Amino acid sequence: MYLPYGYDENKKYNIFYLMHGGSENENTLFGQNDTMMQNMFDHMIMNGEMEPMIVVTPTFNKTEAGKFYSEFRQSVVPFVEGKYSTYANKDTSAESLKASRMHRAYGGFSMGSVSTWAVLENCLDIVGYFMPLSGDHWGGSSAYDKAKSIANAIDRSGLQKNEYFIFAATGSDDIAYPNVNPQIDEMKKMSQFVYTSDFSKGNFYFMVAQGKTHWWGYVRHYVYDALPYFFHEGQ
Ligand code: FER
Repeated sequence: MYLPYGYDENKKYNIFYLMHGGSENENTLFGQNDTMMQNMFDHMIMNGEMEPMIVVTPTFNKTEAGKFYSEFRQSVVPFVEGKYSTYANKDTSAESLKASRMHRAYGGFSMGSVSTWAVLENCLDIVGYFMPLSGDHWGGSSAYDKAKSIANAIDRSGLQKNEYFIFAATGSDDIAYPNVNPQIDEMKKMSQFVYTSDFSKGNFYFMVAQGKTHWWGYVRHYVYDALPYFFHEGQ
């Protein structure tokens, strides 16, 4: 996990859970030459591009990417946020996590993106911002079904359109592009998703980086581009 420079127990921090891809692990994000995300976060905070925030890199390797949402809710969030100072105030009850959901984000790359769509479908009550990167939703066979399962979860949640935000991204030459793009096209047709890069006007964006392939060296740039848009809406 990443604690921002000068982390202060007496302050509250936004928190971003960022999941690795297949054949990777919880050390991938902070320990490889093509990641070293902690340096990027340090610079983003130093440059005022985002508020200091806590970043957690969990792993789905003890379960499956598409099922991690259960462990996320039951174990990971209570463990981390019972210990560190987030907007949950170290109270990890359902009510507290619900009340602080606009200060909690979840994203991931490739199979981590698969885990992200599943967290979106199953943990909308405790997460407000989502960053699926280079991976589609394994929650249906057709692009329509994938989009519809997410739309249905949003309907069940009873949330308003300014209470959940999705910033998806991939490269035009990414192997996941042919899977992600049709799902995004279907989502664009559904009323639950209001397409814009300005989250004060909508809740859903898809960034395509020209020529980029399925690699953290590119994907870390998507995180750099997306993260400053998070945590500005809501309470
Ligand atoms: C995708 C989602 C996940 C995808 C690939 C993956 C090619 C991951 C594959 C792996 O880790 O083996 O949409 O598109």
